[in-house]
Amino acid sequence: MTETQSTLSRRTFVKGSLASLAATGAVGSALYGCAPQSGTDAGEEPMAATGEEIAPDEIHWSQCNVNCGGNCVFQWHSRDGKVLYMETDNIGDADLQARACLRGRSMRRWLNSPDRLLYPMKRVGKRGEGKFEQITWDEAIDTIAEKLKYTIDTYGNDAIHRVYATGMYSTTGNPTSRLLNCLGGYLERHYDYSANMILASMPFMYGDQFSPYDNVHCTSFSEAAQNSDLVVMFGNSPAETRMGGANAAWDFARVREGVTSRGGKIVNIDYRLNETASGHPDEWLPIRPGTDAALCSALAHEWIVNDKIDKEFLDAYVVGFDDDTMPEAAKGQNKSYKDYIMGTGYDMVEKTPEWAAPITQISADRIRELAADIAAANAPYICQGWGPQRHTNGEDTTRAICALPVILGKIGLPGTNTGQREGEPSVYLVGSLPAGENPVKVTIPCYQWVNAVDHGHTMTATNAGIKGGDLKNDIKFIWCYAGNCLTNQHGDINYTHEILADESKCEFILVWDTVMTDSAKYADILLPDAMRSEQLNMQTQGYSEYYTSVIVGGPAQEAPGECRSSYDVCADIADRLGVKDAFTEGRTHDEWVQFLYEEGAAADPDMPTWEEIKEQGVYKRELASSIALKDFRDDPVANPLGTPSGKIELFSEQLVEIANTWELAEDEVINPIPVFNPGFQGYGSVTEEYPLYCAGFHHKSRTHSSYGFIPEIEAVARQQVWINPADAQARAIADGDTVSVASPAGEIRIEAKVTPRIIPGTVGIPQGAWHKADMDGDKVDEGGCVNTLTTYKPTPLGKGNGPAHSMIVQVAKA
Ligand SMILES: Nc1nc2c(c(=O)[nH]1)N[C@H]1C(S)=C(S)[C@@H](COP(=O)(O)OP(=O)(O)OC[C@H]3O[C@@H](n4cnc5c(=O)[nH]c(N)nc54)[C@H](O)[C@@H]3O)O[C@H]1N2
Ligand SMILES: Nc1nc2c(c(=O)[nH]1)N[C@H]1C(S)=C(S)[C@@H](COP(=O)(O)OP(=O)(O)OC[C@H]3O[C@@H](n4cnc5c(=O)[nH]c(N)nc54)[C@H](O)[C@@H]3O)O[C@H]1N2
Ligand code: SF4
Ligand SMILES: [Mo]
Repeated sequence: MTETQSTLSRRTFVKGSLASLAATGAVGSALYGCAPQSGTDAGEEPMAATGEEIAPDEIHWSQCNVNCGGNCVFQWHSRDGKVLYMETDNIGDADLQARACLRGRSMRRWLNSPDRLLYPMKRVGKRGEGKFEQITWDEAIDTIAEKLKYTIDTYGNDAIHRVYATGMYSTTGNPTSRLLNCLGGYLERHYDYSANMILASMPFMYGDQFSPYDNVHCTSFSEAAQNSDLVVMFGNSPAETRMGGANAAWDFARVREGVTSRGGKIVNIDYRLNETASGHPDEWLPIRPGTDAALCSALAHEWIVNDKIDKEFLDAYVVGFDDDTMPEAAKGQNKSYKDYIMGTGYDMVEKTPEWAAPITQISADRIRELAADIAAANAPYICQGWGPQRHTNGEDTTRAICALPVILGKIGLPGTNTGQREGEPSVYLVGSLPAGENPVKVTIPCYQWVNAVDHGHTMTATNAGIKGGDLKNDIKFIWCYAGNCLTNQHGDINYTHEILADESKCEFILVWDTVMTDSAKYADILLPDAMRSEQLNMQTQGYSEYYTSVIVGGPAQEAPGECRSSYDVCADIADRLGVKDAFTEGRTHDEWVQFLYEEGAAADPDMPTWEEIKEQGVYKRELASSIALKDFRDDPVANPLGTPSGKIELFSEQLVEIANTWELAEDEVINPIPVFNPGFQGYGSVTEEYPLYCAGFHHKSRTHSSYGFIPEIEAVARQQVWINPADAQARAIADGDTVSVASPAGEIRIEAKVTPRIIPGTVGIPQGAWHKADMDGDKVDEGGCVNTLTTYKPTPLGKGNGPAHSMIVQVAKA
């Protein structure tokens, strides 16, 4: 960081602190922090010295809309139509404040960045080259409307794909689906890049209502804080992934406090000492990535041989633990979960701690100790982040972790959890811009879009996981709004580049962003967006389970250049194609916000009126804690699960059917029970050329690639490959060296962080760094993007992005 930058940011910080002190001092009206502030930092406000009257700051409430999901509150202080500085949430109960993290607090630098896209552009170079020419909005809108019409007339609506993109969390933030549905629909996707392998496999265990995003299948951290006496976390680091104020990081701090005050402990299982366990190194249990299911199998083995299982619970609530509860058609064939564990079925290998030790790099003694601790707990809270499932064997891993509380009968009781992540708030106070009905019923697994560009017309349910029919078309039109998943966030950038660069495959690509991302370089038309702090914004709060809220406010300043609201632009495209009235229903963007708010308020008399919420900006309500599957536990007959048996299915006949009927390659296996399966580029796959395992993680300095271009944030938590001193020494690599990391898919340059905080034999790379390579030259990625290293091979069942965290590599001094 240069001296000027650090002085500037410090001054901004001091100024923000002074203003919040002032706001706290202004009793009564300060409840909502709206007491207008005059310029308090004389050093920065020469106006004050001239004796001119200083206009009071305007306060505009807004939010961080990127997909960390926290939706933290921004309290913009603006003057003369320009933001001066930001405070975050400082109103009401301190336990219920959605305080922005360091990224959110750098949003002013994003809004005012010299790198903002300012006007519509068309591509003049090759796809991926990044050469563009300014055009008018009229030309851009005409071109998009023409290409939509051409694609629909020539191929059909299912040749239009709205690619996975998560940069915009706002109630009116994504008018795309609504517009495309007005035009006859588009090819939609199922699953997502966050929890793909969970979404694909868990419904076979917990039923078709299963969601990892609710508090019905996931117990809240607030419940764990009150009632758990042991917390076991598999690849879950809220201090990195749920960072903002009243978000799971805060909630987890209360879990630690509650659990340890009752004499319990936290076990954090990760291949690196993550930021959540940082400062609590005794909580870290290092494991080789991709091997959690081996650890789980050995834990199950210990419980079976030491008679710790809850046979009564298993007989009443579960299918497939042992032969007693196997479905009729599969009885007496040694196909139960217990047969797998005890070595009497499947691979005929007993899953002892000694078997798991070399796989997991955890000693047999330590596995026994953990098994004893969990079995002794009265209310164990077992959970997983989404790191373990974002592997090529993720479908088996997520179920293997979820099998643990099932075997012990610790489900649906106070303080227990299902093995899934912490619960999410269940109450939404307002709805979003309605998308309308999509007449195209066929959908693709989200990670399959590159295959669908290349050979969509050959893709079916049984060879590609297509739902709702077979795909008749290749994708010919890509709509990418607020996403960087064309390359940076998708995977296997070098391969994807080849597919996208071929203009005979996908004929038109629309990208709509605020800065020139790597994906934007592939656009045929590139549009500049007005950000949410530059418009009226409405959104709910994010992940805190302690409260729900709605925030309304803005714009805090005008959008730069020719940036326009995406709603207005979509309305213009609709107009060109004769569906404007259907699209707008006669409402402007701001009228939609008011309409959606008032619709929410009408259903909930406790909410403020529209006039009141515009004045106060923020409305919050406390929520109760929740226990996953409590209803099912209390009365399994009255409240059956959505599985064929109505019970928890450790053995799934539906999966047997899929395994028998789907076209799978030799190395692709779909298992009816949760097993340890090493997976593609998983355990045992390292070679002489690529002798190290490599996994990824979500990093503090970015939300995926969002905020990744802001140097102040990058300086706080740099893009580095984590490597154990033993592996570094063998390669003469010192901390801070620039190294090359090469995989079968590509090569990056990155700084080495030599640290015992990572297990030997594995390196770790934060995901989301900006890809930076000469794609006509050596393709070596100087930006250190992990997706230069991932190989495009969708997982067997979910056809998902398992390779995101499963790689084999070599590291060398560059
Ligand atoms: N290898 C690997 N790959 C991964 C992952 C991993 O763990 N490992 N994680 C995956 C996961 S979980 C996810 S969710 C995806 C996320 O992938 P993406 O959804 O692509 O997320 P971002 O990279 O944050 O991209 C969001 C984009 O929205 C833009 N944006 C922000 N605000 C605005 C706005 O107001 N208007 C417009 N038009 N654009 C805006 C940002 O500039 C940014 O380019 O990445 C996935 N990729
Ligand atoms: N700062 C920040 N926060 C974010 C995001 C971001 O990009 N940056 N992205 C947001 C989004 S969209 C999502 S989906 C979530 C993602 O949330 P997660 O998917 O939970 O995040 P990850 O960092 O991929 O994984 C969590 C932890 O699992 C560890 N891990 C990886 N592989 C394994 C394994 O095989 N076994 C075990 N035991 N541990 C493993 C990682 O080291 C990491 O500490 O985060 C959200 N929050
Ligand atoms: S990046 Fe996430 S935690 Fe940080 S301010 Fe934004 S929403 Fe909050
Ligand atoms: Mo995600």
